Amino acid sequence: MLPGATPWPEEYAARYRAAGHWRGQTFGTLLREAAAEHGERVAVVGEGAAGAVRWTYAELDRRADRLAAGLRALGLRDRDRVVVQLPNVPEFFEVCFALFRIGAIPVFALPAHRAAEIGYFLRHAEAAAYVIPDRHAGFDHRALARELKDDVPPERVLVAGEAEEFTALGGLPADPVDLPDGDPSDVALMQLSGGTTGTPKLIPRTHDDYIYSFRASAEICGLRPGGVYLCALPVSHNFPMSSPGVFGALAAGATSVLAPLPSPDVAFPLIERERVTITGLVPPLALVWLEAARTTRHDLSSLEVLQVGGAKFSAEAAARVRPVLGCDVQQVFGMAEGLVNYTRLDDPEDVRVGTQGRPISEHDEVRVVDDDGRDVPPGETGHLLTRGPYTIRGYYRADEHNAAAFTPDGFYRTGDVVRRTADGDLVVEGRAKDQINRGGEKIAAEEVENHLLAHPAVHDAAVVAVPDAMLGERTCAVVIPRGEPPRALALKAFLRERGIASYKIPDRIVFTDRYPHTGVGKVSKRDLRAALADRLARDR
Ligand code: J2J
Repeated sequence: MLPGATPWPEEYAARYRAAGHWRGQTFGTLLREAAAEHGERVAVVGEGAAGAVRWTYAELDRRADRLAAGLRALGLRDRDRVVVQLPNVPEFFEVCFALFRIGAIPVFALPAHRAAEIGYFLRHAEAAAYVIPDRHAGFDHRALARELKDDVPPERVLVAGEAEEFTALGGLPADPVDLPDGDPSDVALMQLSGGTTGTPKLIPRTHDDYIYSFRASAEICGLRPGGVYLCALPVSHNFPMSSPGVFGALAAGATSVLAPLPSPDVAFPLIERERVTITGLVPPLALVWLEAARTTRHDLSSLEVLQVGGAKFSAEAAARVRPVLGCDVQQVFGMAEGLVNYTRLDDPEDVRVGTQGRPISEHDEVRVVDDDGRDVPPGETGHLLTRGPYTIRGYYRADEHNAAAFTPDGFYRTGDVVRRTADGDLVVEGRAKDQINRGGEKIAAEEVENHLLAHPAVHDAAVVAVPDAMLGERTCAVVIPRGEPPRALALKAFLRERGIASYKIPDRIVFTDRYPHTGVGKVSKRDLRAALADRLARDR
């Protein structure tokens, strides 16, 4: 196992292998076998740096081999970490599988991340390279790479598109080389944690565990050859990547269609043109789609399943999916650390609409416990703990944090507050972690607070969620100024200059002279949220 990652204890690994969940297959082999079986089927549809792309499985397999040779020639090796920050472009697949083939480990950043986050990933993972688009959504990623030149040299910045002084993905030597297959029980990739602390955590996922999670997900979702998955969310999120997502589609011999944007004006024409059968959205987008579908002139009749997850989808909205879109709704309650719950397509209506489903695997162990760690009976609310064949046993290089985030016997403390029904379905009731879920984007309060504290006019800062009709939650920073309060706009500009993703910039900043405290002298975020709700209601 890669140093810094935590293996499963051998007895569990043996159990998952015996059950046939861990198949001893690497990503490299997965694509090879898919190409052998589905060679002429279309694997990927999207807009690449050089125009529209429709790659068959055989073509993707060949491209991965060529790029793998190029990456080797550049000096990349087995177990090198590589920060991959690509939007929904076909090159994403080429890059991932080329890295898998040489045994290098992609660390998936979001297109929205900026210098503070990317710099941290590059340093924490001691990355050997950084992969970017030239421009995306009006932003020049090469300028960002230039800012990070102390963390990654220009020749190790790989660009999909116009490379300028960096290395063009398309310009690497392409004579295929013989590459040994890697170890399926080792780390294949790293996902990002939504996080609750000052620094984001990296989630090492192995070939065995990740492949199991998306194969089993594809089965649960009825994805098969001929099926078409629309990747509307940013592909590097765990949900569209693996639940079942683009990797699940690949394992099933289906087609992945990459939407550059998730809005109906972009996604609906793609659904019509490509006869999309399944897609996954976060709740705010699902609401926008439901609205737009009422008046659209596009034919959405190919859609069989609309998955909604990442944040709680209300029962009322879920009940509108079939009448409006004419397809099944599937709720997905997952996490990049592992555990994914789905409502099943043949569940009764009240389960599909009113719960967040149940785990993928009979080997997923789920506990719902009270504040003292004692199991509570079905129907009662408690903290969700989980352990299983695709839930990590530790974050990457984070011993201290791991001691708190996992129980001594290896259960991951999800920070979610749930209730389990008598039938074993989970209902998400809330959250005990210090995180804001802004329409599916997770924001660690402490991370934003630390950035605010760096401002000379900020004495103290507390970031909390405030309810929002559209996004579910928005962020509000409550700041105790040092002296004259700075302008909220100036503080936002300050955060932007520090290089954090714009979704983390507080939607509101308000000032106060003190915080409510808990009995033990910590800031009581619960009281703060309540006080804010009153204050914001009065402001209206
Ligand atoms: C309420 N809260 C939810 C839901 C996630 C599939 C789907 C989602 C994610 C994801 C994922 C929720 N209702 N339906 O990785 O593979 C909140 C919980 C959870 C956290 C994880 C996947 N679905 N959540 O959202 O790592 O608080 O993964 O612990 O981004 O999102 O966030 P993330």
